[in-house]
Amino acid sequence: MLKSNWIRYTIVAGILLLFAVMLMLMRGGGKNAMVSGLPNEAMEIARSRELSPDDVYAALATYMPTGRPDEYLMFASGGHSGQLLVIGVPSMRLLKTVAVFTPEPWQGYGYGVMENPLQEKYPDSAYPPADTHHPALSETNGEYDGEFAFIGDKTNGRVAVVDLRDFETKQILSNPVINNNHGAAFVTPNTEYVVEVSQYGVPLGNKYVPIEKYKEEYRGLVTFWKFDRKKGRLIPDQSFSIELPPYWQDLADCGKLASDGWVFINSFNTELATGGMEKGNPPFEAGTAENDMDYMHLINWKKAEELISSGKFQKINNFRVISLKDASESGVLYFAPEPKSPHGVDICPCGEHIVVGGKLDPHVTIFGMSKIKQAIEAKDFEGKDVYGVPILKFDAAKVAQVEVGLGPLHTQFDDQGYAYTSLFLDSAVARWSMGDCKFKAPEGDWKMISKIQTHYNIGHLAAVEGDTVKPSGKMLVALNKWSMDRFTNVGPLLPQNLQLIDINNTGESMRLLYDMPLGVGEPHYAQIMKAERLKAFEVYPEIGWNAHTQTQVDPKFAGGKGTVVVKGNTVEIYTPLIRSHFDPEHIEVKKGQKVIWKLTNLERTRDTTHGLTVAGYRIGASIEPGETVTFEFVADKEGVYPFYCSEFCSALHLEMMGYLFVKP
Ligand code: CUK
Ligand code: CUA
Repeated sequence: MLKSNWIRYTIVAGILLLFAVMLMLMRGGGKNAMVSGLPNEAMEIARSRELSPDDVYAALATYMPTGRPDEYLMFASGGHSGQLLVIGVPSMRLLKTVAVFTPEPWQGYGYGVMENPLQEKYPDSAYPPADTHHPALSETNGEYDGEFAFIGDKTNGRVAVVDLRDFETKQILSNPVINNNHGAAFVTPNTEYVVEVSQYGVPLGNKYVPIEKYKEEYRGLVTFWKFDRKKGRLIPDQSFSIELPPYWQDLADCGKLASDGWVFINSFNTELATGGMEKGNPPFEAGTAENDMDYMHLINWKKAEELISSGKFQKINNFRVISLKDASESGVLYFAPEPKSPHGVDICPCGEHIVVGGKLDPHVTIFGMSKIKQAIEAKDFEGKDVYGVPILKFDAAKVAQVEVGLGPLHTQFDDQGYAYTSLFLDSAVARWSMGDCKFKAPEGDWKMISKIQTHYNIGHLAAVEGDTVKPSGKMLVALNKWSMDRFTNVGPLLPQNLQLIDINNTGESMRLLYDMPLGVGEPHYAQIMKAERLKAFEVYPEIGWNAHTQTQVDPKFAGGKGTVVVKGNTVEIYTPLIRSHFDPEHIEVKKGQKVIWKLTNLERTRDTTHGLTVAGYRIGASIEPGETVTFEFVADKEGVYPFYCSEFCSALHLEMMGYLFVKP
């Protein structure tokens, strides 16, 4: 063992030496003492820091020299922070927290800027805590297109739209029919729809019905939010929902290629348990886990579109809903039995196979779309559930099962025909081979290949473009729930641990490369995209740009001098911003007057952001080059309030200030 370690050391040292020689050649000789001394120094560092050859490999595989951007970007949910996180891969550097459901001062999000999606919904600033679970990147032909991201808020049943031109949230919609979700958001292959699936059964339409009527009056729901790419908005009038039984719908995935037009949803609690342990009833954790089989929901959304256009829907809170009866009688909704309270459902790259993680069953079950279609065609049903939904025979839909280990949850795919499933109870990732699939592995059979340990209790995992029609392989990130002893103790609330895993060596074992502690919330799910797909603005295209509508609102804000116009009880202020002053610097209003304040950043240089904060008035903005933002507020507190630029924009940044005088 020791000997082979030293052989590997020698190989690593050899690689380093090769690097050093190449660098020297590129720089035209041995002038640079640091470079020529690299191999010995590197060896010395490795020895003194007690790094193993694997550690050195991991360091070299993840290190990004200054100025070199990452090849991939991971979009991870921020869990109960309510935000969306953007992380560079392989360096695992946090690049941005995109404010979505929670106010964020750096981005001036939720602190008084008008035309803000949070502001629209909660004008009194009473923002509820959110719980983001599943981000989805917009797709064209089943591949990420780098244009939009969507994310669901489980707590309040909301879905948000983020524009990847500026990484800002543009829209938040609350589901009008149901007040919670979990399977959100997922997109259809051309982002026709953003899919939101409820988790906990409740009476539809936000009314009260006693729990004793659970079976009769509580329901689940899947919502298809129509996405208008040009507008960059979800369009409620063109969207619809389908009523589902009050089983607890869980994760979802949209079909693609062979399964295009379908959506697949896991469920558990087909027992219809209603809890109430304090009344002597079985607690939910036991009551929902009695059945050996639950139901995967198969939803034909193209058929559902036909029902909608032929007027077969009811309206709940003015939103179109297809009834459970119509859905089960018109070929919109079928069930396939799936083992024991499953969790993840994931579609393979060619769309033919649907992989379900057993959670309480050590297998992944692989269903085949061709078999499902045949069984539906032949009406090969084992019967109907209590709500009249046709149930396919398990064997008529199932292709294979692979025993992967304890607590299988979610699955991702690479480009070599391997699938990767997270094992919550084993704290591991299982690599298994795809059998009869277009993405067949060399083994040519559905079988378990290898495992790598994670630290600890992995939930989701994300491979590079691992749920598109063209996965890239190479890297995988384990999103671990617990970090226990991995980092310096920072008190009883511990960060989550994102672990980067090298999956490049298909024959050999996978390698753990890097730990990234994330101390903001629980990032359930993430998608990893090639960074080259992005087309983000460097500065806003025109001066006077409204980032909410992504248009130049008013060319008159394209420059010029600051102005103050008093119209009755309203004071309108226009302030251009340029290093390093506000214009005007004195703003005088009378107590009780309404203030409409527009600020435009006239800068055209990258990164010359100016900020605005006003003491005492709960105002905070980030005004990026070219951007115009507007505040409206009533000057209801008399006094003298300094306002200043909150971004260090120049050597005279501290002087970039002014006074708001609120006179009695
Ligand atoms: S869930 Cu968290 S580990 Cu909300 Cu996708 Cu599976
Ligand atoms: Cu502008 Cu600091």
